[in-house]
Amino acid sequence: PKPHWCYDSHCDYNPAYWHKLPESHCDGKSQSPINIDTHSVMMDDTLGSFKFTNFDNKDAIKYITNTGHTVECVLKDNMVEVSGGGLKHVYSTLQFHFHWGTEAPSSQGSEHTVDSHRYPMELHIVSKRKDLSLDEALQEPDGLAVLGFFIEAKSTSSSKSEMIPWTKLTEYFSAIENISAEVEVTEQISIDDLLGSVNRDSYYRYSGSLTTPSCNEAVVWTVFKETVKVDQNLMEMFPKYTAYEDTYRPVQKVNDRKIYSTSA
Ligand code: SG4
Ligand code: ZN
Repeated sequence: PKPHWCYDSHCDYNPAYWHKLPESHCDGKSQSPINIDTHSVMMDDTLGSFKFTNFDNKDAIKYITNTGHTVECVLKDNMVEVSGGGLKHVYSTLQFHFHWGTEAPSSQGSEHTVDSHRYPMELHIVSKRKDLSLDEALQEPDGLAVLGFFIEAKSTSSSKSEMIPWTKLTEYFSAIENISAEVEVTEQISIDDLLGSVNRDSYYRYSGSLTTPSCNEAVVWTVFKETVKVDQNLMEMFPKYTAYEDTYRPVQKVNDRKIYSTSA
């Protein structure tokens, strides 16, 4: 059986011991997440706009699952794509998932931090190089592209149309209270709807890893500067219906890596 890993002290393999897991890269020199020190980032004019293919498709989510570590929304094969944005390849989007604290939205649960500020939640949209299998991609430094968006609670009450996609998504959570449960998605929900009006041209870029075991150093990271705003009642659904623990890895050493930023 595979050894269990977790985020806090309730299991043998918490983040301080992830490097002892089989096939682990978790003690590498290019690990994620990191703290982004905004005063030491390097402006890079070549970091332009992304091309998001089928982010507006309302039938792209195949099912939602409780992995025991996160809520993951798995997309239909070869439908959604990401390119541009300084990426050197076309990437096929596989899934998106979330990281949160024990009491989102009031607690802090993002993986990346900015000038040591930790946001309530973080959304990760995971894409794989189209020309490689997942196994191959995990062996390449740019095999995966993950888009990270911080999520914050809306301060004012949300307009109905902005709430609807997140309401639809979180309504599925009651069907996945058990670990490894899956629920097919029939509601119309697009990634564009979930992201709303967030600015996608303003972001940080660095080379890193998966933030969970086996921590493969295969990820081109994009962390967007502007936060996605979600109604706080809906953010509360995340810790309620899945693991009652923080679901973020502590920040890792930057070492000799450079963190780039769009000029905007
Ligand atoms: C989550 O645990 C996902 O469920 C994993 O997806 C994902 O691993 C892992 O996070 C790491 O991704 O963006 N946080 S992260 O670095 O995408 C992969 C699956 O296991 C390989 C399918
Ligand atoms: Zn993640």
